[in-house]
Amino acid sequence: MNLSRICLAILGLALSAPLFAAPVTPPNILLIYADDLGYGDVGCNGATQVKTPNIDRLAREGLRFTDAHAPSATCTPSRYAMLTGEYAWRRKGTGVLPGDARLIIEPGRTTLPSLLKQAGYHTSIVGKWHLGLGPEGGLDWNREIKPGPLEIGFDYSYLIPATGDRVPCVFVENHRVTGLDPQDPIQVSYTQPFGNEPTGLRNPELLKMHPSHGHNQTIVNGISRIGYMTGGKTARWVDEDIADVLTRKAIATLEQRRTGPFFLYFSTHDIHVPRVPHPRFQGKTGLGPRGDVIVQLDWCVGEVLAALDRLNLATNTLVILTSDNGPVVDDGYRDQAVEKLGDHRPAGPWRGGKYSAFEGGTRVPFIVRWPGRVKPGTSSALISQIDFPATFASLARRPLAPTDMPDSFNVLPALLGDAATGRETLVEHAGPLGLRSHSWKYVVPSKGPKRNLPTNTELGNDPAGQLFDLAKDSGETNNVIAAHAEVAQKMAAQLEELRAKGHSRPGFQPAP
Ligand code: NG6
Ligand code: CA
Repeated sequence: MNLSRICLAILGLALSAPLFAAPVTPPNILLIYADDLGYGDVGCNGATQVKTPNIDRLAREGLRFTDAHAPSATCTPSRYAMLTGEYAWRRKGTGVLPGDARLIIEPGRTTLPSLLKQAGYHTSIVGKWHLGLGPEGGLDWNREIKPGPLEIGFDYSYLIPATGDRVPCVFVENHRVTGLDPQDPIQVSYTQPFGNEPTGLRNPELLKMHPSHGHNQTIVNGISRIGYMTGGKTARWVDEDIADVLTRKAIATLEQRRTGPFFLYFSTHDIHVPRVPHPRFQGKTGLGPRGDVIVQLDWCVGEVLAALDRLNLATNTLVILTSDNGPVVDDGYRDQAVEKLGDHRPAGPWRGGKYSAFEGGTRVPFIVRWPGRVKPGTSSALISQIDFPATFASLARRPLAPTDMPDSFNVLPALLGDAATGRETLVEHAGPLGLRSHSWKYVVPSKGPKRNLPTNTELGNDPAGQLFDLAKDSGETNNVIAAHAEVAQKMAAQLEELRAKGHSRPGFQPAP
């Protein structure tokens, strides 16, 4: 063959290659991680009472998953698992943390950001953290705040330390509280109130939003919180501005990263309590503040997508939008979420919600967009956010060390829409553990209450254990454990083996 023929052959091959082919450089990764956003809270998953045009646009331009999961039905364990690739239920101390907890991910350990950093990514987090900060034995919030995200693999951090409803109500940028006046030092306690600092319990007359359960300690910005703080008056956030502040920071981070791949973990405060939208979003839905903060979240998504377009980053950025756990209606403040719910179904077709072992606890909105590579559509592949470390490692072409990420699976073909299936099994975690395998779901016997009374959530406890065939009964209404005892026994044994072994990733080897 002469040279021109070879050239023609190569050209022919290139032309016949599919449009959605693997590009040569790994993409940027923008992970938009909403808080408590339910499967049914977004238009693309069926919501009609609240409009989410930007999230719907992402879904139109990307791949929408119908069986994607947060690792747990609450925040801290989900985020722990997502960043470490280890199921949180394997570790003590990974439940919902108070705002003065120490950092629960050991510095030096391979994490999602550290492995991307080693692969040449610039890594940043903007938003909710909730994995603890500082060493064992207490933190002085007026000094250097470490260890934290920068010690476990992030190059930049701008944090809500715990949650919007937990003190301290300040932002932490890298190692410092922002806007802090040294003459007015911050003190934080989860056991003792401070002097005359008003609390929701003693001074309800000062509140603009009242608690429905808990949340009656220090008052910040007219809202009482979990925990006590004093001082730091100039550093305290204004709830109405949190979405604006975080979105601005996220966009500034994008603007600074015009060269080299980046990983931005944009971890929104919305739609967690307290739900206090900026005035421009107040009353935008008939659902009260819970609906209005969904609209606010959608605005944040629109702003970062617009920034990607403006900066010419959209084509080479893999965007993922998902949530840390399922939805809850009354999560501790009297914000009319229950009264105004109407026929809006926050969990969509799934049973239960936040805190629940039913699918609503962990089956969350999940959209992947990577223009030119991920073909728009829907996928019913079973995947979990715990798979991000192994999957992104594969995307960045950096093999995992055998001793890292004990429970993270490489589901890249499913994530990119090249494969219709993802995992074969997945452990779901609320109170009791559940195991998914093909269309079966097994929930271990557990004696807890059927419902969490304050939040009115079905927790999914049943002393006899439960077995559902999701292919026939996606709403988990028909417990078939008696009729299929042998399936339940097999799955119970499988779950027990997985637990006892300490890891589940194929190829994982415990460190000697
Ligand atoms: C609960 C809080 C709830 C919320 C949750 C954590 C009370 C009564 N309830 O303990 O309001 O903060 O913890 O939510 O205090 S999460 O999304 O961060 O997991
Ligand atoms: Ca949450």
